[in-house]
Order: sequence, then C-alpha cells, then structure tokens
Amino acid sequence: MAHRTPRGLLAGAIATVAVLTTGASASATGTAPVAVGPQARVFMVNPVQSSGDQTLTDAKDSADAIPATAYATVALRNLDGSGGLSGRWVSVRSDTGASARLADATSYNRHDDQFEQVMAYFWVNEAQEYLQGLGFGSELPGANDRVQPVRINQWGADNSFFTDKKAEIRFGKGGVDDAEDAEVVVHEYGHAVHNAQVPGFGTSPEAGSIGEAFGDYLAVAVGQHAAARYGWPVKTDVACVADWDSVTYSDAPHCLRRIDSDKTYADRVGEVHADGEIWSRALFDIRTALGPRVADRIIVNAQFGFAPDTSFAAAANTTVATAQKMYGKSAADAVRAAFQARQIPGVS
Ligand SMILES: [Ca+2]
Ligand SMILES: [Ca+2]
Ligand SMILES: [Ca+2]
Ligand SMILES: [Zn+2]
Repeated sequence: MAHRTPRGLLAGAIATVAVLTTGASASATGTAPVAVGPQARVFMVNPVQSSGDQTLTDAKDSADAIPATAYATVALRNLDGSGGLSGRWVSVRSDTGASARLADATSYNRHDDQFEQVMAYFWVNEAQEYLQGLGFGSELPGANDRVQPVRINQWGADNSFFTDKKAEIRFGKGGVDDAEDAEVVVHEYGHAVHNAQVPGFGTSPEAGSIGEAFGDYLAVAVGQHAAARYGWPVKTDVACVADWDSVTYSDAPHCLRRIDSDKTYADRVGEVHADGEIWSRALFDIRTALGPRVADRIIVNAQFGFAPDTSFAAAANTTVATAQKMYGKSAADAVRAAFQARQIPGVS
C-alpha cells in the first residue's frame, strides 16, 4: 500500500496551485502557499542539558520549575493524518490523562500529561529519522522502520522499559516523568531497535549489557544530531545520559549513566546497566575516531549480526569485521582499538 506522506500531499498541493495559477491569471504574483504542519513544544533534549542549570528540580511536576526558555517549538513530522500522535514511525497511547490534541500541542507544558505524549512522539520519530538518514531502510536494511507503539502510564517506579512481547515501549512517571527527558525516550527506543534487528536480543548478561550501552549511546547520538539540526544549546557533558531524569537520584552534575567511563572488562559487576558502561565507552571512542556518521553506520549495521546471547568478544569482532567490510582497514583498526582499550579478551 502506498504511503501518502505529508510531503507527498504537500508536493501535490503545490503542483495543483501552480497549474491553477498559470491557467487562472497572468497577474498572479507567484506567492507560494506557506504550509505549516502540526507543531509542538518539546524540551531541547532535556532542560538540564540545554540550560546547564544543575539546580533544576522536579518540584512535583510543576510547570514553574522549568523556564519557558527550556522549550522549543518544532514540527511534528510523519503524522498519519488521524488527528492524534500516530504516524509512520510511532504511535502514542496514554493511560494517564486525555490524549494530546495536535491543535493544542504548542501550548502544553511539563505539568500537562499531554506534554509527555508529544515528547514521546517527537523523539521516537526523530530517532528513526536519524537512522533513516544513516541509510537504514534504504541503502542498508531497516532498523525498526515500522510504527513503534509507545504507552505512557502511571508507574510508581522510576522505570521505563521496552516490553519484548508486545514490542511496546512504556514510559513511567517516577521522579521526573520519564518522557520529559529525550535521552530516556531514545534509550528505550534503542532497545526496540535492537529487538527489531535481532528478535529476542539480550538473553545473556553481556548481550543485556550491550543493549543498555547501545540505548545510552543512541540517546546521546540522536540528541547531538537534533541539537545541531535545530541549533539548540548543549551545556552539559556530551557523555552524560539523562541529565534531567536523573536530578532526583544523582548528585550534580546529574547523569543517569555516562558513555565515557574508564571501566574495563575486569570491572564487570554482573548488572547490565553498570556493565553497559564498558561497552558504551567503546562505542563513544569509535565515534570520536571515525566521526558520528561513519561510526553509527558501522555500529548499527554490525548489530544485525549479533547473536541474541552474544558475548562482548563476539560482538566486538563482528563490529570490527563490519567496519572492515564497509570502510576498510583503517576503520577496522580504529574499531578494534576501541574494544581492546576496554580490555575485552578475544578481540582480534
Ligand atoms: Ca510532566
Ligand atoms: Ca523518571
Ligand atoms: Ca545528555
Ligand atoms: Zn534500558
């Protein structure tokens, strides 16, 4: 079935106008119709990252806790025209409060339940657009290039998660509402990407750690890309994940985790989030060595070849081989060096 994308409809509309103008009047001024699609207010990744203000607090979800300058108005792309937050790459449902109305989306603030719905839509779409921009879904195989179901619900625990069974992402409301931080949104989307690439991925402790690491890495990558794309400030360390969600459970400077830790393989503690910091540091080093675009094309493409219960060594060697195949020896050497610096045994 053909997709009738907003872009396609717009192109059609412009063409129609052009024909009518030409035929209708020689005195037409040629003023093009200005098409403004649905827009919404979102956080520029998160309010701590964009402001650098480490003293911001949740204040029980108060609107006043965050200045208006932390918000940006953005276009909501790839909507399906249903009138809700549903589109080509994401469909948002909420169990808390009424569904967001597109007509009101530029006026929601963080106290409104609808704000998190809008954040979830915008940031999942942004993440898939980023992957599309890397070539996944065209030159390279698609990486979760389908409608991602997202649910916002009232979880007491501060814990968002990706449910394997329904392939649904859920965002909770513990502490800072989870979907108020784009890095939490994209982290969870990272799990969905992994699971789409390799169904059931993450059944061994090391595979689980790789899953957490990739979520953190993708969160940083997509946030950096968006900040550059829209001209948003970045006033915290690039390597800090979830600067805003973590204000309720970390010391300043607030980070849920970092992707530039000095952990090596010997520092494993058997907990996937903690051990993920070993892997994410390697990914961060690959990014530094090869640049974001080349690094991310290699990293995501390699993941198609990971076993669901992969070890660090096997996944590292697959990533080296992918770099070799896509970009040749010098790229492969850089990738190998990044994993060897983490002292992962068996990287060849
Ligand atoms: Ca909120
Ligand atoms: Ca939270
Ligand atoms: Ca951050
Ligand atoms: Zn996770």
